[in-house]
Amino acid sequence: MKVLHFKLLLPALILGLVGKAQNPVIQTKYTADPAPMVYHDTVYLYTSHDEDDAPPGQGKFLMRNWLCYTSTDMVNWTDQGEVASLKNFKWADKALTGWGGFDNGAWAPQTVERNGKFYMYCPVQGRGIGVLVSNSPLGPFKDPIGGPLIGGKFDSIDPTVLIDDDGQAYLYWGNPNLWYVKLNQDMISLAGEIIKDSSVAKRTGQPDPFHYQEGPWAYKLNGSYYMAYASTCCPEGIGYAMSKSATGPWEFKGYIMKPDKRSTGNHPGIIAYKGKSYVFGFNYRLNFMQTTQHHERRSVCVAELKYNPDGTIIELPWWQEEGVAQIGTLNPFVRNEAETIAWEKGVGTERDSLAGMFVTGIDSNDYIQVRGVNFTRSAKSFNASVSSAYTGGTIEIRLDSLEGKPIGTCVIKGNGSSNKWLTKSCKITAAKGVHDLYFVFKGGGKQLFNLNWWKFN
Ligand code: FUB
Repeated sequence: MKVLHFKLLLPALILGLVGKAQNPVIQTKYTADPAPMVYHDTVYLYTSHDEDDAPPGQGKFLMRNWLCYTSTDMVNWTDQGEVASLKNFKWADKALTGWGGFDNGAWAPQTVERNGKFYMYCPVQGRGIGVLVSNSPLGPFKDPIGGPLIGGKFDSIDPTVLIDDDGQAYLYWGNPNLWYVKLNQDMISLAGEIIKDSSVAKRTGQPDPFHYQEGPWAYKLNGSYYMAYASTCCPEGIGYAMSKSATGPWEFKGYIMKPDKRSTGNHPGIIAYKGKSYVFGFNYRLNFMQTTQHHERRSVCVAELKYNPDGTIIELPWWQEEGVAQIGTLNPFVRNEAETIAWEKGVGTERDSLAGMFVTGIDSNDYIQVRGVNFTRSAKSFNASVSSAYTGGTIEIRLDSLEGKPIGTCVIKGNGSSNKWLTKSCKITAAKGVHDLYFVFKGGGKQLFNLNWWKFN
């Protein structure tokens, strides 16, 4: 579905953002609860998904499925679409009462890899935590146990998994308490009792230095165990505790990020990737670019994380619009999916059986920015897979800014069908070196055409 927020911005504001802004990292959909996973040379960013039509009001979530985005440079993210949904969990009682009912269910997930299989732990809010398994990080995911791994009565949201060096896996979760249990090697059954953590978990009537709320994220680095989580309420910041063991006791170490009234919630996801560390979370920037009313329509952000020599974490400011630096460059001489995007205005993404994921909802003056594209030799032509049920239009290909050097204009004719994909080839004035690439779409109205992939020759 297409998020229309940027069409409401002042042109000057749009121009001010171009080239700098990378937060939120995804703009085509409202995403929350980031759960990044590094597998081989790629970051798989699993997210929950706030629907465009979530009504105004705090806590009024509309969440039906889980999405995944991938990147090899931390700046250009490829939309892989839905990887699982509430429909995967046949056991989840559809009759849940409360706001949103069944449609307020697909909360914060985490996926981990073990022995070449991918285990996606998904809370179905109010009903428990389920687990899905796949042979690929992008699915298809199947429910191997046909029931909840953790029943609904243990504050059962926000699962996170740590596999220790001795192979023992631990599942943690919970709001308002932190719970944990050992998992068997199969990752889909429990190896012991469910325990309420006594250090981080709320201690009624006692001082609460942890301010633990929800959204735990457990990991191990250089022999220390870390438990990051959404802390204080509300708004929520990101706090963290450390321990010498996977089962605690946890010692509160401070904030990774202090709370900020611009966002009622937060939710950490932390990785090490290509020699750097990153923390993901979310804000409400996309929502508030569209309206002054609070809707549960969140947007995933990222910042670089740095550690002190003693393993403690250097506190970060609130989510900066600049995001993080690109690692490496993107090769324009191979097929690139059109849904690989650093920043965009106005477009959406969809999936069909012929093209897989593609960019759609392209109106006149919408654009896509792809960062750090490395023309190692002089490009002569531009090829793109397109379809157009209506008028068609043009793609202006520009370097480095929306008004940057035009290197070509590709005319896309309407071919009467959005399912008929054609490869269009256009001449390019020689382009060389590393540039940010802009595809600026022009034409006489809305829904000009769809774009599946592109490649320079
Ligand atoms: O996204 C729904 C819920 O809000 C998550 O499960 C919590 O962590 C909070 O982000």
